Amino acid sequence: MSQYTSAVRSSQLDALTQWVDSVARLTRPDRIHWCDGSQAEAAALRAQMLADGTLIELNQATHPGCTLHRSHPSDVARVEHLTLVCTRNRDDAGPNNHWLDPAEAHARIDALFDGCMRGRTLYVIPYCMGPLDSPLSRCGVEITDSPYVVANMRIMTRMGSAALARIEREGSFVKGLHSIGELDPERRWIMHFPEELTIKSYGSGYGGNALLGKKCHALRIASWQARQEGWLAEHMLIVGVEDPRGNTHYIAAAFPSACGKTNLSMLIPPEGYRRAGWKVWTIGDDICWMRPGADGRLYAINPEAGFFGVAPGTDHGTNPNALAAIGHDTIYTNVALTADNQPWWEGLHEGTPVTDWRGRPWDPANGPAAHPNSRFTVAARQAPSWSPMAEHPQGVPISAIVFGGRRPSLVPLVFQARDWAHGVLIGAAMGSETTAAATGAVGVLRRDSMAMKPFCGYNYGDYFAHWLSFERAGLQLPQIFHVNWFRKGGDGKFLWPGFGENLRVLEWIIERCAGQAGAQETPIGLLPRADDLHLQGLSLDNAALEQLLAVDLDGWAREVEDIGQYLASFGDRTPARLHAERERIAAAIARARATAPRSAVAS
Ligand code: GTP
Ligand code: SPV
Ligand code: MN
Repeated sequence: MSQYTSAVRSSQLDALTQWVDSVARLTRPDRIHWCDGSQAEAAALRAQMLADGTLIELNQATHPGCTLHRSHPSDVARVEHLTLVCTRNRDDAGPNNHWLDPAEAHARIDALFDGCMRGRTLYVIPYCMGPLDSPLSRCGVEITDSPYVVANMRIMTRMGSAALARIEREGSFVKGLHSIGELDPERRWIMHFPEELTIKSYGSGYGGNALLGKKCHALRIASWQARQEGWLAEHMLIVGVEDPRGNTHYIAAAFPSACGKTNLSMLIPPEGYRRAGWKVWTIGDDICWMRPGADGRLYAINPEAGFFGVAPGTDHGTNPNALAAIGHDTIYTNVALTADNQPWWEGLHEGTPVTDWRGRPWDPANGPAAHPNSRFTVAARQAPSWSPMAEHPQGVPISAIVFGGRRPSLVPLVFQARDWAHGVLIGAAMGSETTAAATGAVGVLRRDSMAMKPFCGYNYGDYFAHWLSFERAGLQLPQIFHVNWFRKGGDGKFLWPGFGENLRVLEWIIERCAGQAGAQETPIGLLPRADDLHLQGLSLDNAALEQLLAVDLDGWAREVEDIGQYLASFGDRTPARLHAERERIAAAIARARATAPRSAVAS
């Protein structure tokens, strides 16, 4: 090794050591532990957490290596109102983010960090987001006083000595400082300083608030870096669909929190498809980093190494791959327990809960037995569908980008954008009902552009412009689609069976990318007619299918009006191109309404 390299190395480690020292001076821990990511370290932490009650051992005969953690009851989801993006210029954070001036923000949160680790251990977690040898990966270091966070980060990221070695080599890393504080919602902030590549999180031990590699780094900070460097950091699953000829097509899909990413990323093909030879490979279930490759296609990696998945609704019928993965060596958070200490949640069609997520005797009067946002943390490689390509340093080429949300009415099962700019409008205009993944009301329809409303680290207007900037010579961009698995009928039930049957829609998408399947032009985009989809073996009545594939022009006229107001809310940061695209759709709808015999284009 040359002297120059070793000088760089030690100065880089100096920067890290100095930061750790300065944090220790502020937070006053009793001990400092540098995590190496080893088995022995994990075992020791686990023993310590079992002893102090942070973790509860589950039935080791049925669930070897599995434990349960119960959060503080006021700390069970992301807190969007306490999540800030602190840029020098307020407009750079945009109206899509809560904002504070960086100096003021540091002062407020440092006052909370002052002395907060007395009596505790400060853990230093070097981690790598993405395969250790991938040029698309990025590193960070999280400092935390929560051993539960260490255990989760060990599953969710490549954590320990190998990551530290990459940090030494590379120079830069994202700094994340976390303390559970007093777990007091009145003393809780999740702050981002993208200009300083810094995160400070205080007062929560839960998921995206505390595992700083995930939403804080891999989306809010990374989206900021991606814009500067010409790539995309997105709230998307990545799935490989292998057709009977053995060709695998990679699809990236952005659905808001608790809207079906994990499920789609590991779906099991319907019986007929399985027999014909279709296979589904999981690359990622939550986050996707994409950049143009030498051939002009977009290549994607999953920066994570595990799944932090929603438990309720996970079952043999809906997601057998997830259920197989979480049978061993899994940390469960806020699920219920059966009499013999097996994990239980609503939608798991076996066992009976006796203890609820708070540890109380199960009483239906107290609401669901498992918290609606209860989760499992599991290594991705434990999923039977885990793709060997997930470790590939160059990533996988993306054929299609899919947007989707929970839309009980109006939005059809699937439609395709005419071109990239139209696709960007479709993504920007996305709406979805809120879910239990964040605190606040559930089931409220809101705009959630590209499923990034809680995660875009800068002004949405600039973000839309960044997306549009990919439309340029030399790039072979994916086709863009929109799906809606959550359309409801008059009886309030879902019209589409969803889950494994979603492969029928993915098949149409793949065929469209190859220029094969048919479609009809409508003012909102290209829709399949009923016979463009393969529906053999599916019991779906014609009336439901007709609703799923219809375009309600009156409803869309109102929707497009509302989208116009939404785009205008980002002021002059919204690209003119996006307004023009919306006006084109509005005009097409108006023309169709003027000529249509009824106000609907049915299939
Ligand atoms: P985050 O981890 O919060 O980002 O969520 P996610 O997008 O990965 O959602 P996930 O796949 O965990 O699904 C959330 C909930 O939606 C679960 O209760 C699923 O059972 C349910 N769900 C997923 N896919 C479908 C579907 O195709 N149809 C219906 N009706 N429900 C679905
Ligand atoms: C989400 O809310 O989108 C999640 C869970 O994936 S969390 O890690 O809490 O963000
Ligand atoms: Mn998510």
